[in-house]
Amino acid sequence: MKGRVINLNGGVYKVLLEDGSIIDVKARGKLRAEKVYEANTKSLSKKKTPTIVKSSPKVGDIVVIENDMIDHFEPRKNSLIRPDIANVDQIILVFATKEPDFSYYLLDLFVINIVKNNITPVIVITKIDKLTDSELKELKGNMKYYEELGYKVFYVNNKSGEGREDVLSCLPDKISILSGQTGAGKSSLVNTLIPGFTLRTQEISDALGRGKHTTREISLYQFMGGLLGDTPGFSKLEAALLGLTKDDLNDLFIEFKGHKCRFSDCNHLENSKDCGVREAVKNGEILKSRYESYVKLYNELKNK
Ligand SMILES: Nc1nc2c(ncn2[C@@H]2O[C@H](COP(=O)(O)OP(=O)(O)O)[C@@H](O)[C@H]2O)c(=O)[nH]1
Ligand SMILES: [Mg+2]
Ligand SMILES: [Zn+2]
Repeated sequence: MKGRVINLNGGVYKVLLEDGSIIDVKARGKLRAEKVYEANTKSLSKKKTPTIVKSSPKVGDIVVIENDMIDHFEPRKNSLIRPDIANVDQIILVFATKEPDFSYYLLDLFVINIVKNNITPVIVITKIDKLTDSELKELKGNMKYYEELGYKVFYVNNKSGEGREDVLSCLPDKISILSGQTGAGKSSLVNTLIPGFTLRTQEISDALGRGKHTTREISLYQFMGGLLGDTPGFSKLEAALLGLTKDDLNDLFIEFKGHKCRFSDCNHLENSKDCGVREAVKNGEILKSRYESYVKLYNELKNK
């Protein structure tokens, strides 16, 4: 029997089987103990140090079940650490306009982390009702830059449902995972997309005597022929923790390759000579905040 892990909680895996039924199973002991080299992350750094990961299956994995236990899982198409998930088609980055404050730096950090894993990000800006018309216009102006990089950007008001159809348009038949800071509006967005959803999860929480429902673990929900995943989110994200190195940055800021520098190993910092990237920042071809994110990350990573 084969299926996909849609939830993992206290060693119990919820597996969606090919026939559409869902079962609870555990993994065989050897799966939890072993450590393996993961080969599928695109190594962008010059040093090819494979990441060592626990070989236990995680949410998103295709697992093979024998004698009511997970025997093994199939090779992964991709694998992320934050959120800890395998085989995703797209990560939907949920960013609020306010509460928590919108941060271009955090957005860039999330985006390059996803790009590093060969996944295309979708950006959803929530809480658009908290901005004035002119503030929203300015934000949209800046976000055009990300659209030109090839990333979809949508705007949502979870209170009114505005923008729902736009987000729905990218979901059919895909495995989509919501990611972003705590409080950004991920769970609210699930409820916007799947009306009545919170009600259902709250009913389950009530039945289990858990009080107000909070997202504690990753869960995938069947929706529009694909799967939609809510994640707990996190308040802080360290670049080094994501396995980024300063040598990765030049490739991950994908627009940099369109600009020629005098030296091939140019780091594009303040003192670099004939730097095409800095030139492009000056003439507005590269978004200033993107460049600032690059510099901040470079300086953070250079001592690692
Ligand atoms: N005004 C407004 N509030 C929102 C919106 N989306 C979410 N919120 C509120 O923001 C808070 C955090 O939302 P939640 O979905 O729990 O965030 P999560 O931690 O990312 O899952 C809640 O109080 C929501 O009611 C929105 O579009 N507009
Ligand atoms: Mg949540
Ligand atoms: Zn340069």
